[in-house]
Amino acid sequence: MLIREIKLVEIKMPLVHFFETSFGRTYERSIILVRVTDSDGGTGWGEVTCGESPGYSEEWTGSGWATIEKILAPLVLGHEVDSAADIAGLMKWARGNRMAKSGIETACWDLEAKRLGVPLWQHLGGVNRTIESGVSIGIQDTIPDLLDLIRIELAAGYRRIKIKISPRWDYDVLKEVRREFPDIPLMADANSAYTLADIERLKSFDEFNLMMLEQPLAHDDIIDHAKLQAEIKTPICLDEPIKSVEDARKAIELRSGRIINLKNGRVGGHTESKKIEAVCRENNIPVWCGGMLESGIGRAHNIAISTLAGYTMPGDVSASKRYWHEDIITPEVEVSSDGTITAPDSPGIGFEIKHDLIQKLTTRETMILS
Ligand code: OSB
Ligand code: MG
Repeated sequence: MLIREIKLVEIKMPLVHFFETSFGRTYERSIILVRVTDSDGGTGWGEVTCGESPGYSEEWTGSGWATIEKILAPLVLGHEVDSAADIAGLMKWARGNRMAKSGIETACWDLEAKRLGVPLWQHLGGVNRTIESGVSIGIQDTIPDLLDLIRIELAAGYRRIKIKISPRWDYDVLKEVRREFPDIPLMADANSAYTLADIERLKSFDEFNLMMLEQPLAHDDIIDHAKLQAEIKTPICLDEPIKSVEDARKAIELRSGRIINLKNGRVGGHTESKKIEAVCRENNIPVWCGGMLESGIGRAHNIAISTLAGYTMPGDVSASKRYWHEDIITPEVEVSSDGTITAPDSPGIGFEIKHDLIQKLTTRETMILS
């Protein structure tokens, strides 16, 4: 594989419904799309999954754009490798910036699968063409608003409900949700809003029989999480601090949590996701695919990687229409009434790109050549 050209496109799309986490509220997304072209003119598409500001991780739209343009593209362009699995190696010299790397890396996987004429999910080694879908519901203005949203998602068939929590939106909210829906598969994600000083409060969530408590403590911590896990019954799911297979290995060894939310962007792409999936499978740690409010392109990559054997719990990959008035792929991502998504059977990501729509939404673009 020899990449000759990398095109970056930034698009702006309003969310159907605002999304609020413990670190802030988003109404509109700015998304960097990556198109790679090889020496024979084959193309592949990826998405940089960073947010508009460095609230979830250090990366954000401005850093992603600059890092690809100035640092990562020159490391990849014109450098021949055997396969897409080796693209991450070309960028290894640059530290961090994994979401930016993942934009390029996943695009190369799409390109390679298209070249081979196989669906990306198969090319990645997927085994379950149909995956289980859950939803992530942000912090709302009122508890009745949240209960209404949960009712809608359950009626749509989703297999589990995740709600975002923060110290101002936690115990009483969970209590009301459990009163209304005593038996649903329910979990909570704190996005690092607590410290060990809050241990009594975190312990009190045990009464809600949550499937898991996602990332209660610091975004870069796996030590305090191990202390917390020893004190609470609810399984801890790690998100933010797991950026590589080495991080996963250490967290498993320390017993920092019992489940991992695996995100392509956070770990640098499909190749690292595959490594983490394998280590987790060997150690009986379930993984599930997280989301970053992706457009259809990132969503398609999430569906493909979710078909690997270790992805044994419903993920945050849900229907396009929950996020977008019109998605940039066709068909849009749809979830069946039994709460599943079936990976497409056509080559690569398996969805068509709506080029005209992307053009209308574009706020800047650039072409980087070798
Ligand atoms: O912590 O999983 C998270 C969205 C943005 C940043 C972080 C997270 C999330 C989500 C949304 O939970 C998942 C989705 O629906 O895409
Ligand atoms: Mg999370």
